[in-house]
Amino acid sequence: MTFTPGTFWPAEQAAMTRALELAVTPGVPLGPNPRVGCVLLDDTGATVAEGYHRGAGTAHAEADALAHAGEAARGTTAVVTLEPCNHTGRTGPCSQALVAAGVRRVVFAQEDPNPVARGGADTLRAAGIEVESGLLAAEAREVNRVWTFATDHQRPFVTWKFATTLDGRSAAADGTSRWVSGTAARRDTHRLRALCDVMLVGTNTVAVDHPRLSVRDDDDQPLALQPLRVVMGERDLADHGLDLHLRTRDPVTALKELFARDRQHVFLEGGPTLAAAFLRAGLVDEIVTYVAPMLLGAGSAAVADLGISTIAGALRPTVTDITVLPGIEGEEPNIRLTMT
Ligand code: AOF
Ligand code: ZN
Repeated sequence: MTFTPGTFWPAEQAAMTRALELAVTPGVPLGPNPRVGCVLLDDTGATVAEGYHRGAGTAHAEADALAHAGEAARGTTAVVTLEPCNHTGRTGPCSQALVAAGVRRVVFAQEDPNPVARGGADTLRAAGIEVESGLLAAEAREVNRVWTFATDHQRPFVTWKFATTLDGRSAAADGTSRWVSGTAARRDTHRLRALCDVMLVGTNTVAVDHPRLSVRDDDDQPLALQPLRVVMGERDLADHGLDLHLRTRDPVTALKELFARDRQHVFLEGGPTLAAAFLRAGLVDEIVTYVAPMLLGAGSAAVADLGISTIAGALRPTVTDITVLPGIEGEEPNIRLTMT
């Protein structure tokens, strides 16, 4: 049978769906590397071997599948969720491993945005291997949404989270801000924090609230793998109790420093000054807001002056989700708005 370039066999489409499932196998630790799956098919479309990546420093998905297949890899089609890498990093280049194993054809979903690793498709083609790309590419990018963003932009993705009363206050006039949102919202926040690798606050928040920023599960137990707890700002802090103090007020500098430390997702929980600095710099990528049915009439807003004086100048994020969080133990419900 002759093959038309740019098209995919039905068995390859099914294998890519399976490879995406493999990519998100539970139990892989959160880390700097993308989640990747790979399926090797013989020329009847039957699966010869499967593989997936288990976190930074372990075999890439392609290498894992090749190891399972052994000699049977010869003549197969490798279906991979990400373009095979072309570099020697923590492990060797998958492009060359695929060539050495005698793979005949490679179908991948997402092109590798990583400037250090990309180029695998060219290496494979130069070795005479048939290469097709783009199959379920949007789905593959979604699996590694944050990694793709951070790699494309060479900086971490920023989620800004705040709680607010009906009248837009995040703290009362005396500065108290605990329990604006209810138990359900606080639990939800811990779940979201656990998906990030940095929690970031400003020096003001540390001086006033002394937050622990520990991430707890639904039973109020601390998680084994905690995000890096970071405070930023030029003010000196004795004994802040967090993991890192970035001595800068500039969001660009802070994000650069965090990216250099292999961090990809910042959960911004700072006060109004820090939030305003990130918004002014255009460095908020996602907003999560909990609205509580409460009125204060005084107190500080979630964000400081943005330099906007007329309604036409308002920032208008796009709402991607609205969820009602039912009240727990007699509390009133809260609303969670997610925006980009
Ligand atoms: C993975 N797993 O299955 C594939 C990856 O940290 P390194 O040196 O192992 O290389 C990571 C880069 O390799 C990653 O950013 C991506 O560009 C490429 N492909 N990475 O962790 C995999 N296929
Ligand atoms: Zn690789």
